[in-house]
Amino acid sequence: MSGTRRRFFQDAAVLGAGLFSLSETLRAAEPEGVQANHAAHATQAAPRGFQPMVTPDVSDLPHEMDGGVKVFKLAAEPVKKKIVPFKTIDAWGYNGNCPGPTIQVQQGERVRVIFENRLPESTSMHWHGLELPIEQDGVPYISQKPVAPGEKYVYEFTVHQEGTFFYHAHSAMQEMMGLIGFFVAHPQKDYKPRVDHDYGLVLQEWAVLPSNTVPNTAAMEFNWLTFNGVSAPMTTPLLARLGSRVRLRILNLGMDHHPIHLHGHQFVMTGTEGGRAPESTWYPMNTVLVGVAQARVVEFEAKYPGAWMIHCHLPHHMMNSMMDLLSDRAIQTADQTEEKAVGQMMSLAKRVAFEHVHPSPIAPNAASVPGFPQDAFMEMGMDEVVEKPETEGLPKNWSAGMMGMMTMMRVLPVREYDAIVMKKQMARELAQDGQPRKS
Ligand SMILES: [Cu+2]
Repeated sequence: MSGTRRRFFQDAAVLGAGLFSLSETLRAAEPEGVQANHAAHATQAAPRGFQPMVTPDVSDLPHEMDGGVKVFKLAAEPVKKKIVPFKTIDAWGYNGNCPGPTIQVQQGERVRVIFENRLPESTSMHWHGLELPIEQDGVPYISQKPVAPGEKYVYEFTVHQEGTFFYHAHSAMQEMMGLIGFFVAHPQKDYKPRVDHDYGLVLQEWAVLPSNTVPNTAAMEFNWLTFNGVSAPMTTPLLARLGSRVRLRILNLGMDHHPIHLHGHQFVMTGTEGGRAPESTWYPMNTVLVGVAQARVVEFEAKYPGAWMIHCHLPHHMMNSMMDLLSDRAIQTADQTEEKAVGQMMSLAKRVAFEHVHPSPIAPNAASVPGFPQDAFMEMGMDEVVEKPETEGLPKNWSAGMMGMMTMMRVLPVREYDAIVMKKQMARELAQDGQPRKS
């Protein structure tokens, strides 16, 4: 972050309390999801009739109206994707990002997607879970001719369902290159009970061999795990006002099932990739298994203030790969002395240009204990590199324990919540006009 931007945020922090009434005004003027959302929503009025889902780190796909038809433009293309500050991969995605932008419609709407193939090979668009005419199903040779490189193809259908769906290429390797995105159909009548926050997470896994940037789509084991295209600590924390009700929609299109766990709160599963589930089926849980090609929707009351982890509980999905940072050197897990192991980490830290956080303490006799080290020496805090309004006020070195398929739900008292929302708003305006607007 530049000095100017840093000063801006510092000033904003001082002003935060005084501008409380401004944020109240903002909240009154916009539906909840919009004010908590990213730049895409600032340039486009919220669609009438529903409260949009927020996909952290992923923008919404804008649309135009053609009569009664909601028209979207979507292009499949190669994407350079930074998944953590020290790792950029060559994925494939849509409209410059991976996963692709979130499409949001309302049950009953007529939708047209003008699709363009900017990939070097043929592809097609499948609308996963939607009940539509066979010629819209996007399966090469069965329901349509493959869309050749450089060609366009127009899909058009009416969405009569409600629920959490997704779009993806209907080719196995292309799916594993990242060609996926949310397609959310909001109900005509609000779900009950109403939620204050609605968030979406796309789960993806990548096999990127050392010194490579292109995912190995033939691999059966994965070393990078992402929420919405980024690994922790680059995942943007989800914000919830203390006492609010939160919906979390999670979808998975990889090779593994992911048990997604929320700390400190119980939730109920209110829906699947097939739509809303009847309330009689809800029961308390805090870990939901999101199988391949499934969506799981959970809801909970954000009762307890704090920064609560949301993460896949598979142990190997709770860490980032450092293999490629080691380049041609083997990982030396047998390094048992702090001097040696830290020395290796320091050399990594220099390569990736951020301040290394010294690891947690170890026992004086650690090296004599069978099995040591396990998690010792693995921490790589990088608070400053991943700093954004949503990380404001987190404890120092918070990022050291954040790895892999992991993010957090920050349940904040109203004043802190509003101060961060206002900073996000100002950051958006700064990005758009170069200066925050005066109210
Ligand atoms: Cu997992």
